[in-house]
Amino acid sequence: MNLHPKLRPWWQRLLILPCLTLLLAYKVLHLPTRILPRAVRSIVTHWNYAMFWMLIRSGITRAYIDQPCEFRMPSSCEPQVLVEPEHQLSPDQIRQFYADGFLGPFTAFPREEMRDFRQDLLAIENTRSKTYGFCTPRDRHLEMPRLWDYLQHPAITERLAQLLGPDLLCWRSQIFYKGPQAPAIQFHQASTFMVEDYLDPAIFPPDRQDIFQLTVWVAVDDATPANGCLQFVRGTHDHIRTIKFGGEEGFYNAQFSLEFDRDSSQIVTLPVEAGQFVIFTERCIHGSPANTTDRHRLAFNARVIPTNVPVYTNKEKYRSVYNGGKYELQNWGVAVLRGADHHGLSRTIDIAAQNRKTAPPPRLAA
Ligand SMILES: O=C(O)CCC(=O)C(=O)O
Repeated sequence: MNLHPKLRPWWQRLLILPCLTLLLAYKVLHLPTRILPRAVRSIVTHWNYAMFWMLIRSGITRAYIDQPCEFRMPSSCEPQVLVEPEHQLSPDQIRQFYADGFLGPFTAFPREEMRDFRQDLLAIENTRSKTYGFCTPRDRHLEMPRLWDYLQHPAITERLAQLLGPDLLCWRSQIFYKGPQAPAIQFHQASTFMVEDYLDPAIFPPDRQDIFQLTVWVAVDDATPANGCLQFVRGTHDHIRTIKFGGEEGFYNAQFSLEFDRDSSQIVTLPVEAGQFVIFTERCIHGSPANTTDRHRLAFNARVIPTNVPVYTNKEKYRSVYNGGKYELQNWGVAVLRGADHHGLSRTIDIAAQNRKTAPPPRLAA
């Protein structure tokens, strides 16, 4: 069963409606889920009442974009760890992050370094990922030591730690090859990444009201309004919005538009120079306009969580409707980005050890 948000013909919606009502009743009555087929079990387990109700009362034309949650403002704006002064966030910056949902840009790398790295990224754009066996910009940090080194830069990790705590994992990365004349990435938001197949979340935070994940987004090229820099809608991490199926807008393979107040005074267009980065919560509505230039706009990101957040939970495959299908997880793992993982809740990869194994043998001096 594929219930992923898309506008279906009326007769299909008419058929799905009683099924959904039945599943809702099943959930309300706490009937055993073990006997259900996998997809149905996922729905009964992971959708909350609000998700069911939104679909049912809209006649399957609207849904929450992800598992609903409301942001609870932390009681303190003090950093969660002490770091070297050069990477310190002031309480005002932390307060600003909690109010806006994003922070930056900050500088991590020299522009020349990024100009050189650009060549490496372009060289792998159309190559198969060693992790997944098909061409994808996702999780290349698991096979690209240079990318992993950049993500571990203290300018990044020390700032993330002040917002998330000392022990951090990277569970996903993505390279954004925004090609010449590439279309916009429409405004979107995510919470536990259930948005990807609408059956299973990717991450399982103990409390969805916390900031349980941050994205760090690093510009390899200058990102400008002309080539599609990031845009944020200030303060919209307060809650998860609904989407309307169908319509003109598209998000990778899906067609929907996010329902939010498009009050332009809250939309922040954020140019970022090559080598700079931005930190944001994926719950803050964000996107990027079209690239109107004839040159790629390259960037990479990482999704970072504290070690008490499990990822994928022993799954062998993970489905993402947007990015074209199934990701086999045998070669995937979370990687410790900072501190130590005392929880051990997810499959883990020691990237440094893996890179040592696959590095070419040192050349002997003649
Ligand atoms: O790079 C972009 O244009 C979009 C980035 C994005 O949506 C993300 O990092 O979550």
